[in-house]
Amino acid sequence: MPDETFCAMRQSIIDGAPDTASDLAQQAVAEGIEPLDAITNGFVPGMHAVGEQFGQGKMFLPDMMASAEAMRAAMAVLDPEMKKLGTERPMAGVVVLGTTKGDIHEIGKILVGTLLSAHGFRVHDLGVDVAGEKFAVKARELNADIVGVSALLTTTMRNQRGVVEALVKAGLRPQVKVMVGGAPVTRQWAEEIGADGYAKDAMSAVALARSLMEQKHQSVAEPA
Ligand code: B1M
Repeated sequence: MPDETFCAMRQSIIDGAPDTASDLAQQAVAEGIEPLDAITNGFVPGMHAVGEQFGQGKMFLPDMMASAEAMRAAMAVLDPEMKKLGTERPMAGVVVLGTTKGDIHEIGKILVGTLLSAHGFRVHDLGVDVAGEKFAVKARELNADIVGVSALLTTTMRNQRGVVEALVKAGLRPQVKVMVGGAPVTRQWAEEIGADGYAKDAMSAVALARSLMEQKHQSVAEPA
């Protein structure tokens, strides 16, 4: 894809222009561009630029909200294209996904869910601002293999620990793997809260989910 198109995608997010973002996404689909390529190299860099400008006080909350709207408009076109791939694959595992309590950031979590779906995982997305107990209830109901918890704020990442604790309390921890992610989250944090893994981006989340499924299958084949 030409660099100008990536630049235009990035700018549509910075401008908070949903119609332009949607048109560019449709253009990418029509031209046979990989949807993931358009997201990671076109639209997401726009979100990062917005985050930087907001952090420096050069952009304000309404601007950031408009940018998020534009990102959602692009994803509304590209998500179904990516998910189509998943229907052609064998079921890889059941994932319950959500953004942790107190946190309403959803774009990265949606991207993680889309890529997991595209790789054959059956994903149940609980949405945003989700309490630990809710993750546990849904994991039990769906007999989930993995619970995935996103957090974008340094103040809400501590609630990821609450999800691990809720699963322990529900007696589900032996059979449910926990993966965590989000901009402030690190591998060290994942270890500290007793999660099974951390992924820095959506593609790594797919690799991690696959490896957690392998661990699950091994522990069933070789009981301790
Ligand atoms: Co907010 N926000 N925001 N925001 N926002 C950040 C996170 C911030 C870094 C901006 C900044 O100051 N530079 C800052 C956090 C600072 C901190 O905690 N240290 C911040 C702040 C302060 C706030 C508010 C407090 C602002 C206010 O009200 N004064 C407020 C909080 C609201 C709340 O949650 N309670 C707020 C609100 C919002 C909006 C509603 C306006 C909007 C969200 C809209 C929405 O999601 N529907 C928003 C946005 C858009 C952002 C930034 C600009 C972009 C986030 C994003 O979508 N990135 C963000 C700045 C930034 O991150 N650079 C910022 C694109 C997305 C693809 O990346 O989400 O990182 P990301 O996801 C990646 C990886 O992290 C990873 O994979 C994804 C794909 O590669 N990943 C996982 C994510 N989850 C994963 C889960 C996994 C594995 C990997 O396993 C389960």
